[in-house]
Amino acid sequence: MYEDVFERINKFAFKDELKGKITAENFIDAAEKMADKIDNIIPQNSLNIMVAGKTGVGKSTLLNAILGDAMATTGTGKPITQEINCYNIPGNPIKIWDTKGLELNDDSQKEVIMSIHDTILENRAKLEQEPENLKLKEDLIHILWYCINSRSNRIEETEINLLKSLSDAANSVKLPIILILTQWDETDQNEEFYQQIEKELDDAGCEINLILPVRAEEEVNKRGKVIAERMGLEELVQHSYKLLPEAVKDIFAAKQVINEAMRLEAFEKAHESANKIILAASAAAAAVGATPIPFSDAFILAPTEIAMITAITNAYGFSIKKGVIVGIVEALLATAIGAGVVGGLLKLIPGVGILVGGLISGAFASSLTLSMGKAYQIVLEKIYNHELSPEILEEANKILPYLKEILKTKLNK
Ligand SMILES: Nc1nc2c(ncn2[C@@H]2O[C@H](COP(=O)(O)OP(=O)(O)O)[C@@H](O)[C@H]2O)c(=O)[nH]1
Ligand SMILES: [Mg+2]
Repeated sequence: MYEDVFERINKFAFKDELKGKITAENFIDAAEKMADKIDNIIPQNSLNIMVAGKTGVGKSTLLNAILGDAMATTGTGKPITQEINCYNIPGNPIKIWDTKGLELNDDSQKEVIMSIHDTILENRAKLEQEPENLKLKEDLIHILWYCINSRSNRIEETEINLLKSLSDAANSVKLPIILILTQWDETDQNEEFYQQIEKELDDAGCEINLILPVRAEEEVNKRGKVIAERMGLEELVQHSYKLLPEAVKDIFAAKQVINEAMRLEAFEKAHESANKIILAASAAAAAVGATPIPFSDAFILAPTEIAMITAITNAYGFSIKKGVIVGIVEALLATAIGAGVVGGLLKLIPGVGILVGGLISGAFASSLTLSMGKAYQIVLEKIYNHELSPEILEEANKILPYLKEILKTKLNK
């Protein structure tokens, strides 16, 4: 599968067109254009979770509990409409769509509902007409968590109506919807509450995938003693994982902080995929260099490198801006072309092609790509396992020192 991808990239980047035309000077421009095309071949996936419910029910607390503290507290918000805020943190492909104002009077509530409907339905409708439009895909809601505070102890008719209209919309596009009863206590009163909701939703013909009691924060008594542990989070993670579309399941598995086994399984899969990507890229690079290319033209390896970096990033469930990828590739190729690494690489890797009259061989192109891919993979795995901060994915200058360090040790081995 990755072989196809790189073959396509090799085709569009076609050597003869690029040879002699990409230089260090016009590299950024050319590479941005390539990256655009690569985006169409290797789209960056994002996972969109919509969280709805009245203010104070515990939405932020729940998000923190499931996705780690950074998610709800440091996420930067961008108002989509007056009623919906979308936020994410750099390097994290999960976007949270937070609705507000559900507690307001009837009129404002209608606005919120309209907004949610538009967000859920409009993008999908548009996407059906333009299936290739990646921007639309990026904003496709994948799951809806609707939160009701179980301590409110009664559900108003307006909220049932609201849920009915939401679930109708969700069902029409097969969007999974989980009703979460937050701040749950094991009391008879809550049991009754649960049953009341179940019955009323049923009476209203409201189809919800699941109703789940959750306590996202442990219960502490006045003396600071824990009297009830957190609960329901594991179930929420398991069910959400099951209900999410295949393409974004692994992002969720990688980013949730509740089920470590699930996270590690996602890691293993990502590692395997990255290995395959690196091998395919390296083979593609060998093909690029099959006819030895002049040294100064090493930049024609850029499409392959950009695609490789993009694909590896996706595999681990991170997101990275195009500009950062271009910056990384530019710097690494420039370093490689600069005497140091190239000379070193050729000397140090036995059997790797000979540099005749400043030409780069396929073997060199391939081994350079392999080293770059491996170095990037190592850095990403450190981020994945919390040894490095995901912040270094925000700027090429932040990640480059790590990459260069690893490349140096790899090449000096
Ligand atoms: N005891 C308890 N308090 C909770 C729980 N979840 C949230 N809270 C509290 O409820 C308040 C509102 O929570 P928040 O997450 O900000 O609600 P949001 O407005 O829906 O985002 C905060 O003071 C939380 O500490 C829970 O499971 N148990
Ligand atoms: Mg909140």
